[in-house]
Amino acid sequence: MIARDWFSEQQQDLWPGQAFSLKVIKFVHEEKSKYQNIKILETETYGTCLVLDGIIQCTTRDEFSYQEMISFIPLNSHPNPTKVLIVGGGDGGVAREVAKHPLVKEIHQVEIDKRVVELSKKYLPNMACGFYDPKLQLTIGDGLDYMRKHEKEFDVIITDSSDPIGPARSLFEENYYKLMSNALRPGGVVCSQGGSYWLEAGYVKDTINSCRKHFRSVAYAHTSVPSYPCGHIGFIIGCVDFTRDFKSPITNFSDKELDDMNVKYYSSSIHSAAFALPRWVEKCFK
Ligand code: SPM
Repeated sequence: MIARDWFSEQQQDLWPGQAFSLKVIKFVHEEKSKYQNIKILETETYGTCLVLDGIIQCTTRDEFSYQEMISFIPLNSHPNPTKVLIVGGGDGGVAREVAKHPLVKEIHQVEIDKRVVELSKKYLPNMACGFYDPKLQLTIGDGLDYMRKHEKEFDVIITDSSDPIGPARSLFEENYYKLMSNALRPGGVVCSQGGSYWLEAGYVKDTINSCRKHFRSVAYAHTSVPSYPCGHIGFIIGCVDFTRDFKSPITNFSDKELDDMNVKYYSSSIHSAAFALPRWVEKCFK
């Protein structure tokens, strides 16, 4: 039984038989936007927490692990990632990380729910600072519609979505990978929130297979995020038309460069390590 000052994730279909919980100091805000239920919680040990439709999206304690990895793995897997598209990412944390990369000149972001952006600006300023970067142009709208109108434009597309229920479901389907392949310039790279093999190995494999239908090189990388179920989440990364060994970053930052960019989790060695998979997962994803 969960006491009233604890928040507990509820989605039984995605992680049956388990529910991650955080002790709450203050229920800061709750509303129903056009797309989803949005909660902001102040927690005892994970800082401020954004919850969409009952699922934790980020906490100020551990968000950098996710935001840095989903950004720097694809950016450093492309020789010259000048023009980047972010789909989703309404808290601004991915924009914050992408803006740090010295080769990135233009960032376009499309997020469906303007209330997530507005509330993040108010309650999650250390992530939402990404929205104020001069390289960024934000569009409030549907990622698939946006992609249909932008062919052969981007070097890197990052999809920072919630889970495949509610407004993000279509971002895990084959048609979305097809649209992304059309929106990329030659040599373009995608990286999408891909779920955890601990929770949903079969679903992850289906998404990898959808990516394989439209991309020449495909791989799965993973990171640890304590506030996500099983403390684990992965990314599906693909290069549209070249064979690419994603394990070896093309751009390698020195420790000084990483410190200067305030990068806390990502490094060249953790980039390579993120692609090492347990034997049972290697077999499952083949
Ligand atoms: N910018 C941070 C947004 C986070 N987007 C991903 C959230 C996923 C939450 N659920 C994880 C469960 C694993 N399938």
